[in-house]
Amino acid sequence: MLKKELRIGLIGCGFMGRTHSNGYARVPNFFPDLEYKPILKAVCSRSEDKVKAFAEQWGYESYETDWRKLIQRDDIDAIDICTPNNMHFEIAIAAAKAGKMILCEKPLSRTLEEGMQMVLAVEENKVRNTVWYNYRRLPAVTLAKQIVDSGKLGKIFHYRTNFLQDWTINENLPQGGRAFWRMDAEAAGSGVTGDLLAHCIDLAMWLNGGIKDVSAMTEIFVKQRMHEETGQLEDVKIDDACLFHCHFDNGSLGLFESTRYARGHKALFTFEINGEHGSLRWDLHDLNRLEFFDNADDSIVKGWRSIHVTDGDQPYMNKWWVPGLSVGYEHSFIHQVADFLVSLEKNQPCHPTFRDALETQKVCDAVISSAKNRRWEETDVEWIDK
Ligand code: SOE
Repeated sequence: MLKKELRIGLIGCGFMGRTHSNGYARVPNFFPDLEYKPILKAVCSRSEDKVKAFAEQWGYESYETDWRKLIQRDDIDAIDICTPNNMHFEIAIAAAKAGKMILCEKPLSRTLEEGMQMVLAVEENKVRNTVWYNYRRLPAVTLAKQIVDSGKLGKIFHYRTNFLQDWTINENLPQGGRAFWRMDAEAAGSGVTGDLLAHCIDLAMWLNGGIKDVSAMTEIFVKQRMHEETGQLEDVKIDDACLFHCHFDNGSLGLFESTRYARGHKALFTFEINGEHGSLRWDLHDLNRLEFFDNADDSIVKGWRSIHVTDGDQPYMNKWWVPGLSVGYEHSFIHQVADFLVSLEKNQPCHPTFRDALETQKVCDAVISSAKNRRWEETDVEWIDK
């Protein structure tokens, strides 16, 4: 079948640049029936040496060192934003004005205000858009969504989730610069709230509906760090840890925890949902498994079952190997590319869209402000993402 082309212009060649590039490259092999095929047209980064090497390694046809030039090119259909968060806004606004589709790395923006303008820009210019909240596309997580939507859990009472890391405990780490921009408030917007809790919030609302209000606390454990760009010891302004609890629109209660100071945890991302008839839990460290407790089981076999989500009947798995053989972290990105291409074919939105991701941004904003003001905050979330 002669494929239609989706010509990608990717900006930023760090960790996320690699995950997305791998996604585009693998889709034609494993999703051969799609009408569209991604073409790695151009990659862009300020350092010529770096971007040239990246283009060669990942098979991009060309490269640019100025993102504005990339956006103006006629041979690019979609701009993929993999830069630090402080560049999302400017690039997305320019790309939308140039009529390009946009795939933006999470979080959508540094602030709610930036996010709102980005949503207006893509909607006014009618450009297709999506945000890479990739964990939705892990088969076990997608299966959790199917089970919740089937009503098997009944009325939901509790949702608890955490995302724990330990890479910033060393007080001699700098803030800012290429490697440590996530620790610089100017570049990142916030600390663990936008970087880690945003994933938890996106999944929580996708699985369990809108979050109504929040009560949060944040902490900065190392108060000053050397800034990579100024060479000065500067106050740390990002949140090193953030905990919050909340009410969901469906009446259930939520508990969220995130930190980069949990010694021993590299990327412990978990969620658990407790409903009237059953419960579900999942853990990124064992990402092919979904645990399910079904209260309708016969009492003599009743207990938590551990579902190894690798069967062809289960989400995405008919595209991969044979039952029993697992997939990994990178597959979440491959699946997101495939779903984006399906959305083109069907002329439907690819969730989470910018507008959906703005709802996550509203919760992040309310969390930061609740911690600062030491009070409950309404989120004003209007959750509709399917
Ligand atoms: C931070 O260490 C990080 O890389 C996040 O930025 C990603 O979004 C998360 O998926 C893994 O951890």
